[in-house]
Amino acid sequence: MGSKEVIIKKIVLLGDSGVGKTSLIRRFVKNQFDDNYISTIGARVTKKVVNAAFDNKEVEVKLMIWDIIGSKGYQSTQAKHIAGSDGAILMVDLTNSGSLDSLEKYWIPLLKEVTGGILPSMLFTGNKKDLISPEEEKVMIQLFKELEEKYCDDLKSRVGGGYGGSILTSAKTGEHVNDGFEFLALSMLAANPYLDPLHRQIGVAKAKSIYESDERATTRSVMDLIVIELPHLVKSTTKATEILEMCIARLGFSKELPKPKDVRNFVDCVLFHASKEGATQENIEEFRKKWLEPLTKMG
Ligand SMILES: Nc1nc2c(ncn2[C@@H]2O[C@H](COP(=O)(O)OP(=O)(O)OP(=O)(O)O)[C@@H](O)[C@H]2O)c(=O)[nH]1
Ligand SMILES: [Mg+2]
Repeated sequence: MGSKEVIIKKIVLLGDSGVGKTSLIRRFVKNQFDDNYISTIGARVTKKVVNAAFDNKEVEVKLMIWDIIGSKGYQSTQAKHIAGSDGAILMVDLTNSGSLDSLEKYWIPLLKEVTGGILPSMLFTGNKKDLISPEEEKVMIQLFKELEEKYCDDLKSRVGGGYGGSILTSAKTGEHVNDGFEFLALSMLAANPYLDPLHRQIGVAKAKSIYESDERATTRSVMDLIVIELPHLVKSTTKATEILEMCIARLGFSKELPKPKDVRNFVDCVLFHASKEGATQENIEEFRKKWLEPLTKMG
């Protein structure tokens, strides 16, 4: 009787705002669902262990599940959190065709850029299955098969059958939610020997270059700068995410298309809470200057 092998894997959920990333994780980890929508800003990490049988061995896969901001245009923040992922759930809202288009227009190119071209294990996930008809389901299954062929074929041929793949889920009813995570866990075990051992370092370096090369020419990319830098100021990612979510909720503006005055109010709100968390006055002023400076060119 050998002891179980324990493997830690980082996975990230990617997909447009509102597709159900946070809901899918909540269903999987806590077996709960909430109709209320609180948009994620920043990142949250949840852990859950999945048992898998692979290569005639029982394996305990500790999943570190990263739930990140879904709004397009927050590349610095997204790239930072994607870096080092062993697997990605690429998620679509089955009732929103725009979210399907986004996979190839935005999420897959970003994932590719961060991973230096070597894609990690991927699971295409169509969520909100409870809201579509069986006919619509058939169409979606076909579209996902095409994506699998296009993006997972290379990996499939290297690791054999069952790799890559897609699934239709409902975070609301729980249908196929566990199956999805278990399937991705198995894919990662199969792909493990093929992943560049340097992929974490590559990811971190790529993410850093995306962050450094952004000229912060739009209000959204200034928001992106605040989201990525606040954890340094308050010295905690969790605290930073709480502050960001609180300020967005309080000010009630769209993080997709903020006006310069929205961003200024956001800076005030965020820094007020950072000071309550013990950030020094000197650091607060330094970040205020850095965050407001790109806005001066926008009127
Ligand atoms: N009917 C139905 N509604 C769902 C399902 N999954 C999520 N929702 C709802 O869709 C809305 C958005 O869900 P979230 O999980 O917050 O979406 P998200 O992808 O995390 O969004 P961002 O954080 O903005 O990127 C919420 O109102 C959820 O209750 C589902 O499977 N079925
Ligand atoms: Mg979310």
